[in-house]
Amino acid sequence: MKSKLQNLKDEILEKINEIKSEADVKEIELRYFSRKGEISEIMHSLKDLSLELRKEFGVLANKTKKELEEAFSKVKNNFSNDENCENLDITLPGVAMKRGHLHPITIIQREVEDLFTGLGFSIISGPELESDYFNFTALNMPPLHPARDMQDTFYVTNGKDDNEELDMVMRTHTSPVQIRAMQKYGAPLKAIIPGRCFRNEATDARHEHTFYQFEGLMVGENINFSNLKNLLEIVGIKLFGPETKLRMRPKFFPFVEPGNNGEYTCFLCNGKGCKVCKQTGWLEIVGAGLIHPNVLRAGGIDPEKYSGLAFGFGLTRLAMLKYGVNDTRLFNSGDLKFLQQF
Ligand code: FA5
Repeated sequence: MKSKLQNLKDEILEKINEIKSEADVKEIELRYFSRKGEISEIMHSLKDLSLELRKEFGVLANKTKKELEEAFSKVKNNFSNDENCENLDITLPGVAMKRGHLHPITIIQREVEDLFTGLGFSIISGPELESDYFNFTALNMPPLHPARDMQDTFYVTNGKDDNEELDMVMRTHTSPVQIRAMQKYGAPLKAIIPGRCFRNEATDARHEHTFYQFEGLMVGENINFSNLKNLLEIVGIKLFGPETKLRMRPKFFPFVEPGNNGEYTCFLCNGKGCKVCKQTGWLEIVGAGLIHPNVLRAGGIDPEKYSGLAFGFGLTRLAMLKYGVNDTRLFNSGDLKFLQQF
């Protein structure tokens, strides 16, 4: 009995050492470790021994069985960790894939684009690194014009040691694309230009160095101030609801004449006065006016024949108002706690 047990032990250990695949594991399990396997057979045969022998061999048989099971399970586990092994529990709960979503600025930009394409406007774009000429000069702000000071500008150097300035700037507004669009498409023209702008701001809750605007322009025969007012009224109603009213107050922009600031009744308090509108009931949201004849000329359009209107919304500010965001810097922060709310 003792030698039978030892022979079986040697045989099984040898087989365990030779295991190379999951199929080998299964074969050994069936032949030696299953209910009708050779180990069980030996254990059963103990009952045929005398009481004394049973005591002696029983202990030895149990010890051998335990050692063999441990040796086998070690190797078996190695095989179940193998990535080729199909040891897959399909009843475990899955890991849900998180879906991304649009940035709030993109959401509002698309809303605005839908609105204006519905009114027959095209959507165009222009470069973010812009020439000084398009950003300022062509917009009736020649070099040294004091109105340039209204927009703190990132001028771009040529990157060499002499630090000589190229005549390039990170565009401070989307208005330079007015000129590019007029030069490219001529009149009549109806377009909006959403895009990113840059100013050398001391940033605060309402000012960022990088923000979004959208420009609108309409050039044709007999375009007048009523067209501008009507268009801005429609935009206000669409963006802030049917009760929204518009008021226009004079403001100087060198590229429009007359120029004005468009203000809407505060959609939070319906014009009664609240924290957001600083108790005035009005929100200043858009710069606008009739395109200055010099600007039409720079765009290659005859101001004797055509006139035009233009307006510029702060898209980032629109998003702030629409979603009740109290700090504009959150939009560029990449903070998921903020972004996941939209
Ligand atoms: C302009 O940029 C003019 N180009 C707008 C214009 C277009 C007027 C066509 C007339 C005709 P202004 O500097 O006011 O104007 O900027 C327009 C809007 O951009 C502001 O009302 C504000 O909403 C937004 N804006 C300006 N600077 C910042 C900034 N640093 N951070 C966030 N938003 C800003």
